[in-house]
Amino acid sequence: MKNDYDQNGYLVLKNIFEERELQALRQVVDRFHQSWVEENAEFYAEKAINSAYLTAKKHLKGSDREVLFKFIGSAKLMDVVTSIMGSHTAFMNTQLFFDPVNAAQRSYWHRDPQYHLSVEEQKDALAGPDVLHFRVPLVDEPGLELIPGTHRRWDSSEELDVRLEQKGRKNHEDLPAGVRVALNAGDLLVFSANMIHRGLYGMNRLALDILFCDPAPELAAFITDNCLPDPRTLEMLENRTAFDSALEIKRRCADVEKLSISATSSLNS
Ligand SMILES: O=C(O)CCC(=O)C(=O)O
Repeated sequence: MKNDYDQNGYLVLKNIFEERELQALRQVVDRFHQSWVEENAEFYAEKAINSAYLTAKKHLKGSDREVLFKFIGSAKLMDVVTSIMGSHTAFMNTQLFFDPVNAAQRSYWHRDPQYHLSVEEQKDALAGPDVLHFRVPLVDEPGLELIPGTHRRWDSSEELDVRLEQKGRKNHEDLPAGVRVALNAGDLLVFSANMIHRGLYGMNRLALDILFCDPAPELAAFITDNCLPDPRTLEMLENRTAFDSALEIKRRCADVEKLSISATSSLNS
């Protein structure tokens, strides 16, 4: 598994989840989605293709959040996570991907960090800490189109022009190295957030993406406290290590912040 991921930046495990496991997940995700759509009706109708923070308290009650935490902290999922990313991997967050209301909306090539990093920083990020999506399609879906190897290599000039819409190119244009990966309910797609990719819309898709990251302090801002389980829930999990790592990163960052605040106030006094 790890070799496949290292080489291509993605891998697919076919049919690893049973219908029984998916059914429980689907019920909870449907409840989240309904509530999220109600609250974000305008954004949903205009252009949304995903929501996030499913494990927060905002849209789900405690027992539903527990279902999500148990799935994320299941031995089955965590065995895959640790065999690819190592045992110190941290849970980062969750996202839910669905079809745009406007069927003519085109999907777009991107690297996830391009929305908060400069082009030079995006280059550096190829050698930096990893963030991986673990996509759990809840129904069969067209899947994703990915450019193998771009989790480690920079864009060709055509890829860069298309992805960043330079020189008259558009980010929905086809790219020659794209590989389409169709997914069925029960499959697991693992891919690097850093690689060049785009979603493929259609089939009334509904996919839960669980994001895991290397335990690096610079990623702490993407881990939200209210999306983490409480101590009682942690005790129920088959494998809690990704949540423990996330809590540890947040704790370390809070300590550093406290230290710098007290250093600043003693300098000012
Ligand atoms: O499925 C999609 O629409 C896009 C997926 C994606 O870009 C992502 O998960 O970062």
